[in-house]
Amino acid sequence: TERYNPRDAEPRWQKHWTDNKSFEAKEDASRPKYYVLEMFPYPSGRIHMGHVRNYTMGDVIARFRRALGYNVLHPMGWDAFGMPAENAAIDRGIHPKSWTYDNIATMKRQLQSMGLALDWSREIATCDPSYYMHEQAMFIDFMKKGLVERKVSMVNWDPVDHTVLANEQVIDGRGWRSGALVEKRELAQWFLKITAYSDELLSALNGLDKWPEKVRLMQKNWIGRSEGMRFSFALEDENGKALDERLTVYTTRHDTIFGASFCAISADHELAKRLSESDAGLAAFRREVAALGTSEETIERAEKKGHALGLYARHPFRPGVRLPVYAANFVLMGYGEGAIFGCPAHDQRDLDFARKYGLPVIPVVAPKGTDPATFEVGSEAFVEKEGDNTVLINSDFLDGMSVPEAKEEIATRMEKMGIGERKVNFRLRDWGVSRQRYWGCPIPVIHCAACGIVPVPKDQLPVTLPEDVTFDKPGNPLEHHPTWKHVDCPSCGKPARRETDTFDTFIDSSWYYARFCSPHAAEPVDMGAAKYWMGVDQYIGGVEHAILHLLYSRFYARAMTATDHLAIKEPFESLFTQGMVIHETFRTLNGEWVLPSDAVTKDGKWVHAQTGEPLEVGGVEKMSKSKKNVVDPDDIIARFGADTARWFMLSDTPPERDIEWTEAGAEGAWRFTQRIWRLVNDSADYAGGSDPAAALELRRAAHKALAAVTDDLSSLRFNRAIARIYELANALGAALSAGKADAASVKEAAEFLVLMSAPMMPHLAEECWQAMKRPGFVVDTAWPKADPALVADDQVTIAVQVNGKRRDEITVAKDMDPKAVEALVLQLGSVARALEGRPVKKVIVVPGRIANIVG
Ligand code: ANZ
Ligand code: ZN
Repeated sequence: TERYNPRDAEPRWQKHWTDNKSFEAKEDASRPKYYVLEMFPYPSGRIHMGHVRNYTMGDVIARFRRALGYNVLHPMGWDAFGMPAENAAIDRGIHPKSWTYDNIATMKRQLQSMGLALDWSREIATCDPSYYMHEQAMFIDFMKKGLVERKVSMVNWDPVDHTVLANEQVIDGRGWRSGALVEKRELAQWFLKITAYSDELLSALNGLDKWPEKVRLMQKNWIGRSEGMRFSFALEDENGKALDERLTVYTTRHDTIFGASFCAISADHELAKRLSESDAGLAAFRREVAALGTSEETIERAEKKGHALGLYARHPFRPGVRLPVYAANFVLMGYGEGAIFGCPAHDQRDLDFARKYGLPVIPVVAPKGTDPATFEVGSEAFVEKEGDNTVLINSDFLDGMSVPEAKEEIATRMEKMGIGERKVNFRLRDWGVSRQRYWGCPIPVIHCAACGIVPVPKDQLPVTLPEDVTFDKPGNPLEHHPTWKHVDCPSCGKPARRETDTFDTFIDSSWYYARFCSPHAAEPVDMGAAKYWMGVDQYIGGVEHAILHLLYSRFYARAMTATDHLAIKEPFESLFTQGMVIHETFRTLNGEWVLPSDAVTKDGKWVHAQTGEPLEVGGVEKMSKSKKNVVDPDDIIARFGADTARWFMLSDTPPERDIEWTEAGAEGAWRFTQRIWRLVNDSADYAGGSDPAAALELRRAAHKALAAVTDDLSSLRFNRAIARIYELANALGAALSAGKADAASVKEAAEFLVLMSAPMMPHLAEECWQAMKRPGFVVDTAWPKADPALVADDQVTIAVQVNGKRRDEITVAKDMDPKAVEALVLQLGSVARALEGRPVKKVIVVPGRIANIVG
C-alpha cells in the first residue's frame, strides 16, 4: 500500500464535513445534549501551539461525545476587542477593525486546517455590533436592576498610555505596557456590583465539584470572606483633650486588642485628607503613597511607612492608655474601614511598622504552656491562632482564653458598650468596567446637564463605534472625535454628551458562552435555546483565567438570570485547565536567543548551525517569541498534517501538565499515523487463520482497549487513551504476523483501532474507513460497545477474614483451587498479626468471595 498522505486527505475530509454540515448543532429535545467549549481566542495574529493543544482537547471531547450519541454543541468565536488592536493602530497606522478582522481570517483558516469539529455557523466576534448591541441592552437592564453603579474611585492611571489600569496591569508600580510610573487618580467610573453576589459566589463554589480544587481555592481566596468586628475608638489630641469624632476600624483579630500599640488610617481616608490641608508633611506623604498605585502586591512589598497625625485613640479596655494614630501606606482605603489598630506582636506589617517607629510590641497570644513573662516576639510576628495550641496572655480579663473565646468575649463586651459590632467582610471589590479606550463596546449612556445619566433607549441600540477615528493624540480617540459624543438627550432633547468610556473586554467574554446557544437571536439569548444547551458541560482553558474570567462569568450568569436573560446560576458545569506547551531554548554565550532549529551538536557540544558559535542550552520554557522557541503550527501541519500535531499534543503527558514539544515526539506521532494506515490495510487484506484461542485473545485485547479508552476519554485522560491505542496496535500487528486469528477478529480489532483514534486523528480515521470498505463515514458512526464478557478479568479480589473480621484482601485467578487460596492467605502477615499467635483451627474458602480463617 501507498503511504498515507495527509496533504491530500486532510483538505478532502474537511471539505466533506463542511459540505455535509456535519457539525452544525440543532436543538433536539429528544436527544441528550453536550456543550463543549474552549476559551475563545483573542485574534492576536496567528494561532500558537497552546491553541492547538487547547482546541484539540475540546475537539476530541466533541467528537467522542458525538459518537456516543450526544447532540453536541461545539462553537468558536473571537474575543475581538482589546488593546493590541489599538496599539497596532498607534504603532503601524492600521485601523483596529481591519487589523482584527485580518487576524480573524488568518486564524480561522489555521483552525480549519486543524480539522476541528466546530459549528462555524455560530461563529461570533465580540467586536461585531450584532454581538455588542446585546451587551449594551443587558447593561441597561442591569442598571434598572440596581446592578450598576457610577462612583468616584481611585484608579491606577498610566500617564503614558492615558488609561486606567487594572491592578494586574501594574507591575512593580509601573504600567505593564508603557513601563511608566503609575499614578493614583480619582475618576468617576462605571461599576458592576459583583459584590452583591459575594456570599453566593463563594458558597456556590462548593457545588462545583467538577472544577479543579485549586481553581476553587483561588476563587475562594479572591472573594476573601472574613469574619471580624467593626468598632470605634474615642479620639483625643496631643493634650488629652477629647475630640467629638471617633475612629472606626475593622479587625479580624479583636482578641489581640490588649496588644494594640497604634492605629493607622489609609492615606486616602477622609480624616487624612482633611488634616493634610493644614499639614504639609502629611500632604507630601499622601502624594508619596499615591505614587505606589493601587496594586495590593506592590503595597504589600513596599517598606511600611507612616506619618503621625498628632491624634491619639483611647484604648477601650486600658484606662489612660492612648495609641498614636498614623496615616500609613499599607492601609488600603477600599477594604474594611480604611483604618486599623496595629498589633505588632501578631501581624508582620504592624511589626515592621512598629520597629521603624519605636512602638511597643506586646505579645498577647502565646503557645500554650509558655511563661508570659519570658515570651517575646523578635523580627517575626507570632501569627498562630488556630487550634488549641495557643492561649491569651498579658490581656487582663482575657488571660488564659483561647483565641476564639477571646474574640467572643471582646465582641460581646464591645457590643454591650455600644462601640462596635460583628461584621463579615469580603475582599472582593465591585468590578470597574470603564476603559478610556476606543476598541471596546461603547457604554450606552448619555450625560445630560438637566436629566443626569440617561440610558440610551433600547430602540437606538447599538451605539456603534465610529470608524473615522485618529490615533495621533494620546488618550481616548472617542474623546477627540469631532461629532460622536455630541448627542441630544433622549429624555429632554437638549444637547448632551455621550459616554466615551468603553467596556472592559472581560464583559465581552463573560456571556459569550450563552450567546453561542442562539448566536443570531434578536434578543441577547433565546431562552428556549439556552434552556436546552446551558450550562457548558465541559469548559477548557488556561489556568491563567482561573480567577477573573471565570468569576466574572459566574457573576454574569447570575446577573443575566436576575434580568431574565438566562435561567441558570453556574455557566460551567465542569472545568478543565490544560498545561502549557514548552520547548527547549538555546542561546549564544552573549545571551542572544537562537532558534532551536539552528542548534546542532558537534563533537558532543551544541553549536550554531550557520556560524559555528558555541551555544548554551537554556531551560525548557513556555513558547515565546522573545526566546525564539516558538514552533508554528502551520509549519507542523504542512510537514506532518493536522492529525500528527493533534496526536502529539495529547500523547505521553497528562493534559493538565506542561507538555514539551520535541521534534522526535512529532516524528513518532507521524510514524504512528503511517503504522495505523498499514495495519488497517493489512487487516483488510488478511485471509484469516483458524485458531480460536488466538482469535479470542485478540478479541479480548480489542474489547479491553475499547473499554479502557472509553473510560479514559470520558475523564479526559487523553494520554492514557493513546497509550491503550498503541497497545492495541501492537496486539493487532502481532496477530497479523502470526496469522492464526480468524479474519473476523482481525477486522474487529482494526475497526476498533480506527474508531478509537478517530477523535484524535479524524482525517486518518475517515481514510482508513474507506480503505476498510466500511459503509458511511466515521463521523456518522456510533462509538462501539465493549462486550463485558470479553472485558471481564479472569482475576478476582477476595476478602480475607480472621474469625469473621475483615483483615485483608487478595487478588487471585478466578478459578484458583480453594486449597491454593488457603495456602496463600495463611502466608499473609495481616493474618498472622490478627491471629496473635493462636493456631489455625480451620480455613473456609468461598471461591470468588472470601477466605475466613478461624483461630
Ligand atoms: C488587628 C489585628 C491584629 C489584625 C493582628 C491582624 C492581626 P483579613 O483577614 O484579610 O480580612 N486590615 C483591616 N482593614 C485593613 C485595610 N483597609 N488595609 C490594610 N489592612 C487592613 O484581614 C483583616 C485584618 O487586616 C484586620 O485585622 C486588620 O488588622 C487588617 F494580630 O486588626 B487586624
Ligand atoms: Zn436631558
